[in-house]
Amino acid sequence: MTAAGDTSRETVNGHVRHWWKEAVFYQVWPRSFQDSNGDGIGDIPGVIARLDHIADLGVDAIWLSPHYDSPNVDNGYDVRDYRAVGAEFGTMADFDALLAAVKARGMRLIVDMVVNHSSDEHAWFVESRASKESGRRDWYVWHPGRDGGAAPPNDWRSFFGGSAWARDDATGEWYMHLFHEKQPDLNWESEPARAAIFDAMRFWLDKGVDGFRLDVIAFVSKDPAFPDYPPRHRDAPEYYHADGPRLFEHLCDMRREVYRGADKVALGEAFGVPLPRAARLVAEGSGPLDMLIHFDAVRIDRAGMWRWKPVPLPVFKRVFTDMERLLGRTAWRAVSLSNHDNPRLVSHFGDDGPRWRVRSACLLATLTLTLKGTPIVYQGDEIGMTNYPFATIEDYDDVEGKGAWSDWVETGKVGAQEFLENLWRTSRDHARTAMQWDDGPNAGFTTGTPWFHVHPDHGTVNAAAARADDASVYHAYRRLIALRKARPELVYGDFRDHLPDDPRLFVYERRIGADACLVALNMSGEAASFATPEGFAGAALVLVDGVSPQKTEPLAGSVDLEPWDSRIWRLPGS
Ligand code: TEU
Ligand code: CA
Repeated sequence: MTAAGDTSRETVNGHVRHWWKEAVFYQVWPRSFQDSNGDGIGDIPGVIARLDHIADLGVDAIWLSPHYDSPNVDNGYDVRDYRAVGAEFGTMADFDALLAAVKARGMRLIVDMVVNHSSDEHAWFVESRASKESGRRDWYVWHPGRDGGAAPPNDWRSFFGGSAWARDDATGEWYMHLFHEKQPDLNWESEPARAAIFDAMRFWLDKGVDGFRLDVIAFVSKDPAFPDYPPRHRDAPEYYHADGPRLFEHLCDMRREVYRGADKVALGEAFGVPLPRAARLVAEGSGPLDMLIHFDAVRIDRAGMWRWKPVPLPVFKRVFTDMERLLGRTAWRAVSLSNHDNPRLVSHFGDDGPRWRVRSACLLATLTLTLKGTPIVYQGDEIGMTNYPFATIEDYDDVEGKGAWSDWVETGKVGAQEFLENLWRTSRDHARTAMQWDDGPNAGFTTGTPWFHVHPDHGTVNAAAARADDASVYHAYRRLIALRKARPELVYGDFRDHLPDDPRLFVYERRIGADACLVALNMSGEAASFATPEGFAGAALVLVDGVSPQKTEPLAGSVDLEPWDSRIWRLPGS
């Protein structure tokens, strides 16, 4: 527990100050960021070569998605060796050089820890599956089957399709895998297994990384009775799996054993943790984690894993009011509206057509950087990259989409057309196309054959063009990050929604006492207006669509916003 026992820390607006609360994070998904050796796969030297693109935005920390040795059934989230760099990404010397280069630019680096499960090719699992007598048998979750061993032990389902259990021929027992069958779940009930996991984590902290993003960390505690799903969880099993009996205890163990009091960050991925349950996990001073990546907003338009549903704006906005109410000043949160598991930010919450792409991406930059919580910017969103025009199931790569295809289409539960229309809106693959650096071949990502698609729009949507254009999405991010650093209320200030029921506008304030910013976003393709909220008359306009305004008349009367317009005003304060 980071701040436990440390009463010397300064507070701002009731929040204990920490570097990770004030930081802006940038997520690198290395496979698609930059290839350096022409094999078509992004790698660590490629990340090093592009660090200035990240540093120039003004971000403080990088979250690097898995860079470990892996057979890559889930693009690195199936780790074969926690202490080795994947050969396609480079060497340990490359990693050390990356860490040094990040620090040399005054930034920090956190790595992704995938310790709910490993790869089935991890030496621990190879040993575990060898026989029932193996010394590491109980490092994974083994169970005899039902019906004389022929059927899985219970009805748990894999998020990647089918049962969460696979029968192993060597012993006839079943092992559990909440994700792919090549991703067996580690058994956190085994103390030696936990110790080995903690040891692997310490290896990276000892190298000098500044913390971890903890993959599906809420799933690590399993009910030892292995019951079938309670009926209320059958349609959303993530809420069941994230509610294990020893979750809090295991995470406190991890915090103590791995972090040993260092102010390094524990950013937990909280798939399946509803907001009311999140507070305890991240409570200041007593929670084992520092902040969570919440799914409430980013998955709000899902009806199940792959099905999309439209959501009215007031429902989306309510998430942030709920966060303020439930997490308040005694806990912290991350702002995560896009990552490698979700559609592109501008395609998801904005309008990625030619008319409004730039403006709505600037609005989403404004939202990301002015909501309460630590913002995480996903690679490519800072230049307004868009969803890829996938057409057939073969165009996709992701195990999740393919698993859903076999569960739903191949069984005849849903037609291919209906499935594909929904998958296009929800697929994780949109975020995994190559980063678009320039308008040249393969968008400057590789000189070889890229492992995955390069978006055809890279002639206009690319980093070189964005950096050269002062009105681009990239420069909006840069100015918003600078504004956030200059205004403590944008970090620690209370959040209050002024128009919770408005179907088009999101108008909120961030406030510490008399210091306040008012943010107004028109999240629609139609003009809209609102009346100056009480107390904000005379506030000064600081940014319009991420650009410093030409004229700065004080705020008064009725305010008209064009489609996808975003504005920030500031009260001078006391
Ligand atoms: O994802 C967690 C997760 O459960 C979802 O984001 C994921 O898309 C899921 O299948 C529900 O739709 C993390 C990683 O971010 C993701 O890339 C991995 O595939 C997954 O864990 C397993 O490690
Ligand atoms: Ca490469």
